[in-house]
Order: sequence, then structure tokens, then C-alpha cells
Amino acid sequence: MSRYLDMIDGPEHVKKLTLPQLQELAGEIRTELIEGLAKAGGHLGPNLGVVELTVALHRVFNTPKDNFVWDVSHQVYVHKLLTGRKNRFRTIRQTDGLNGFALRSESPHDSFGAGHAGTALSAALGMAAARDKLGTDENIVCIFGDAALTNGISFEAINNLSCTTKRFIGILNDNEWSIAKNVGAISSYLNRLITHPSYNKLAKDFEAFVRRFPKGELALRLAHKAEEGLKGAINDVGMRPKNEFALGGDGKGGYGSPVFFEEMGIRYLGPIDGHNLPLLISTLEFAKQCDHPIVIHILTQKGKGFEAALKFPEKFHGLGPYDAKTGDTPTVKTGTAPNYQDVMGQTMVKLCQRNNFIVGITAAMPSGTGMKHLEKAMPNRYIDVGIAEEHAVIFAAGMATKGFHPVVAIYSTFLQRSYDCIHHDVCLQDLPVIFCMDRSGLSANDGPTHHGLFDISYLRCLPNVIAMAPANEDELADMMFTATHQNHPVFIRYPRGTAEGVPIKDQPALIEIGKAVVVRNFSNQSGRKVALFGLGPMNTIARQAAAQLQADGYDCAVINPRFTKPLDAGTHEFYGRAADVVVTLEDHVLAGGYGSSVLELFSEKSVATQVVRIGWPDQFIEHASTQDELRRKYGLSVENTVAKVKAVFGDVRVVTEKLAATSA
Ligand SMILES: Cc1ncc(C[n+]2csc(CCOP(=O)(O)OP(=O)(O)O)c2C)c(N)n1
Repeated sequence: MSRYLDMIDGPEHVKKLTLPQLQELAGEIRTELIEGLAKAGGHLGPNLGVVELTVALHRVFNTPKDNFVWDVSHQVYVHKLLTGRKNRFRTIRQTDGLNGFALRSESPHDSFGAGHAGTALSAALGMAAARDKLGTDENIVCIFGDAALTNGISFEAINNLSCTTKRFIGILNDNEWSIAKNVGAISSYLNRLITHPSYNKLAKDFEAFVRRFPKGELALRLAHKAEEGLKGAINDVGMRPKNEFALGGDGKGGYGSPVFFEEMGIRYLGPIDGHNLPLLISTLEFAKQCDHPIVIHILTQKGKGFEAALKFPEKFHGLGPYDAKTGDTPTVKTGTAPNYQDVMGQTMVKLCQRNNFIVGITAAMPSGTGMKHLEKAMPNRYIDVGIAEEHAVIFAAGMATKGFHPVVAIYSTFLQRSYDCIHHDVCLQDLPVIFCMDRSGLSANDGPTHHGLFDISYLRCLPNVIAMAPANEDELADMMFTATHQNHPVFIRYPRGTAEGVPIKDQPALIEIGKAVVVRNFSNQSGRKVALFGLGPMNTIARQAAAQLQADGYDCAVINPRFTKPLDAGTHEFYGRAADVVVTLEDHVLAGGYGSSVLELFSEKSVATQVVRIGWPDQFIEHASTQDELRRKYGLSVENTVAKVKAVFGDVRVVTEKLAATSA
């Protein structure tokens, strides 16, 4: 039997369906999400939660004229299905396939790209301000999650909202989850709001009210009700302390509070059932005519329609392949090397057991960073600050002033947001905060929003910084341990995923700051001398390239630089002078990266040896199914390293053959 989904080539077709047909469409979309993502994985849970919302949005509004701005935009899969991309849907997050996030270059229906949290309200408000200045009449709809509200930028936008525009539609998609359970006072506030008996009654009354009136009349009446009835009830809601005399007992200083959004000059409607399609459609119809900024608070279930995802919302937020019937994921084979993330978390436990002044801080990423190991083993030494990277960094700086050694684990790409905090609050005051920069390097299927390719450049220009990159998991543990003995800011960059599989010592060891390790020295017997400096995971490529070059008659040394700051000037200069060619390899952009720092050193020391730099070019790197594919495509490979070295010596025959083989 054909599906309604098959008939939908664009939002105009959504508008042609009747309500029962739309409801059927919602069911088909759920099945497509569950079955379509099973092979390669993706953000299943969040998308199952916004099926009705997205159908209702496309029923009421007209993209691309109207603009939807999605926070993070990991929940745009349904939007992609309804905006002409359904035939490519099963390619999502794979090589040459659809991107997993909203992408302006992918579709005119994606009005704003994202991947980082907390940006949607600002972007949408900017669009609304531009629209008002241009005198056009499109609707701007911003969809943001309850966890996005823990992010500072969201609040900066809310502060700026009612004085900027009169026409703005916000949808607060509240499912009580970030990736992990949402944390903090805002989350408790929303929870109190939705569980309060007055609100529950209000929500029921509201639904009954919507059902009573035909569409045209409804919008008018809703406007009136929002102005009078709801507001009155809202003010009545017991956000005040239960006992008037128990000032402060509610955590709000005892003053009680009407709805936060109303206080900010934004009309608030809700909370409403985010899976009730007719209710969503009617409410959005009303919002469309509203001459005042409005936020509609909808309640949704992450993973709705798939039992496993409902049961394990954190796991199903985003995952790899799974069984479409049971939700089971492939078991990890015994003997497989651990993930860097797990090594980081387990090392944190060891370090905290030895030293009472170490604490672990995460910005809403306990599983992703591996900090969950500390949460489980020593919950009082673990702090989740919510999606608040700037706050996490300054908070850590504050703790460091009192003698603590905070370890902040943040993905390299999300740490970019905290750059000023790193500069102004940590480095300038030379505070001993330790940064575990997870996913430094590629995050292949997430794509450009998540690749961590810029941190060496943005850190090595800052005074007081110690910056390292382990070549394997044992070295990661040693570096973390060493970091806890420093009185300066320390940054450790390591990649996503599986480590090298080397044994990890029971107890980590101290390593010498600013000292590289010679992995293999010149044989000094014959052949052109090639010194390969492979940073972090690129050391493996350096070793493999050295083996090939050696077999072809070259004399190779391999060095693990360990530090990008302070750079081991002695070792670099020594090999710079001894070698006929130096190769630097880094999983980072070439612009301002590790190889650049070697060139700077050689210029200072007048070392004239040619330097071949292997790293990422000056462009944003797309997403792909695997890291290896992208590395091969952009030349971060053994073949290209060998070919480039040979090209230096004019060994053209071999170079051409190798390159032909690579591109075949
Ligand atoms: C700056 C930043 N920090 C962390 C993340 C990782 N992250 C992606 S989605 C997400 C949770 C979002 O929760 P919410 O906004 O409530 O949306 P939901 O997934 O629940 O629909 C987090 C922490 C990110 N994308 N950006």
C-alpha cells in the first residue's frame, strides 16, 4: 500500500491532506525514522519527539518564505522528509548523503544552519529584526529545547526579544531531557510549571476550549483567552511558596513567580500536548496572527513510538546502527581497544581517588565525554553545569582560585564558544584548570559543526598555556596525571572513538613538560634522511609512512612531539638540522597549527630544511561515513605522506603511481 509520505515532495503537499490523513502521515514518518536510521544510526530519539510538531508547522506555515530556525538542529529529520529530501533520507550522515543538521546549502527550507546549542533564539530574532526593517511579512518560528534554555545565549536573546520585534514565534519543545537528564534550576522550574495542578487543569481547559470553536473564530477567541483567562490563571499558579512565611523555600527567594516568559514581555501559551496534532495546528494558527512575541510551551516525549528509545532516552538521543525491531545495538567485541572517552573517565576516577582537590566538570555531556564514569563512582566530585560551556570554564577558574584542580571535559568544537573565558578568566590569571578536549580532530558523520580542527591554532597564541596531544590511551592517562601537577592551564587534545589498543599502566606516570619522544631514530646507514613528527593519532600514520619509505631506501626517524606548547625546540631543531626533509602530521587545520609552529621555530633558528606539512586545508570539511574516507580524500594518509616526501626528492615515477592508485 502506498504511503502518504511517498506523495509528499514538498510542504505544499502536507497542506493538501485532511487531519486524519496527517495523523496517518505522522505514523508513517515514525516508521521511516525507525527503519531508515537503523543501518547507519542518527538522532532518532529527538526526531521521534517532534513528528507531530513538524507536520503541524508545515501545515500552518509556508517555508521557504516563512523561516524555521531549529536549535542544534539535530531534530530536523522530519523537516527534511517533508521538504523534498525524502528520497535521500536514508543517506543521512553518510558520505555524499544528507547532512545530519540543518544546512543552508542543502535546501532553501533550511533557513539557518546549526549543530551547536543555544543559537536559535538569537538567529531567529535577528531574522525578525531584518524582516521588520525590510517591511516584509514572513513568519519566523524558532524551535528550541528545554536544555537549550540552560545556555546563556538563549537568555541574551530573550532579554532582547520584546524590545526588538512584535512578531516572533517561539516553540519550547520540552521533553525534560538534554542528552542526559536536563539539570539545573531552569529544568526544575519547567518541571514545576508542567506538574503543577493548576497548569494541568489549565492545559485540559485549553484543549477543550480549542475543540469548541471552528478555525476562524478560534484564533480570535484564543487571543482573548491568552490575554485574559490564561494570564490570570498563570498569575494564580502556585509558583509562590506553599507557606507564605517560608521565604526562600521555593528557591526563588520566596517571592513566587508568574511565568518567566510573560515577565520578559513574551506571551506564553501552554503547556500543551506536543503530540496532539489538531491542538498544535490550532495553536500555531493562533500564533501566526499574534501581534505580540509568543512562546508556545509544548510537552513531548523523546523517542515516542519506539519502546527502546522511550526506555533509554540518553542512548537513543544519537546512536550508531541498531535493530529496528528491538533497538538492540551491536555488542562490542572483547579485545577491542577502549574509547578515548572511557579512558578519560576512568582516569578521572583514579585521579580523584588520589587527590581530593580534583573535580570533573561537564557541560551536559556525561556520556559523550566519558565523565559518566566519575558521576557513577564519585558523584560528589562530578559537576554537570548544563549546556553552558562559557560558564563551565569560568566556574572552573573560580574553583582553581581556591586550590582545586578542575578538569573540564568539553568537545574541542564546543570549547570554541569559551574562547574569551579561556583567555580572560583562565590564561590571563594563569589558573591551573585542566581541559580535556574531546573529539579533537574529525567527527566524521556529524560534519563541519562538530569537527574539532582549530584548537591548536586558537590556543598556542595564548601565554601560560601547556598544550599536549597523546599518541595513545596510556599517554592520555599520563598527560592527565601530569596536568594535575601543573600550576598553569593545561589543554589535552584527543580524538573521538577507539584508541590504539596499547596497555594502560595501573597508575599513570609523570611526563616531562615540553619534551618530545623519539619513537624511532635514523639508522645512519644510507638513504635520504626523513624526520616524521606525528602528533597525537597521526603518529600512527607517521610510523606507517616511515616503514614504507624505509622499504624504499629512505632513512627515517619518527618523533612523537607530545606538546604543541611548549614545543620541544631542542628535539625539533636537532632533527631539523639532521634530516633532508622534515614532515609534520596533525589532525588539525594547517593554518596556524602544529606544523606552522615548527616552521616558525625553524625560521627563528635559521634551519633551512624543507618542511612538508600534512593536515587539513583551509576550508570547512564536509561530513562522511568514516574518518578514513575524509583523511584519504584530503591527503592525511600514509600514501600521500610517502608521495609528498618522494616528490621533494623528485622521485616522480613512484609518486605518480602512488597517486594514481590513491585516486582510483
Ligand atoms: C554548544 C553545544 N554544547 C553541547 C552540545 C551537545 N548537544 C547536542 S543536543 C544536546 C541536548 C539538547 O537538548 P534539547 O535542547 O532539550 O533538545 P532535545 O534533544 O531534548 O530535543 C546537547 C547537549 C551542542 N550541540 N552544542
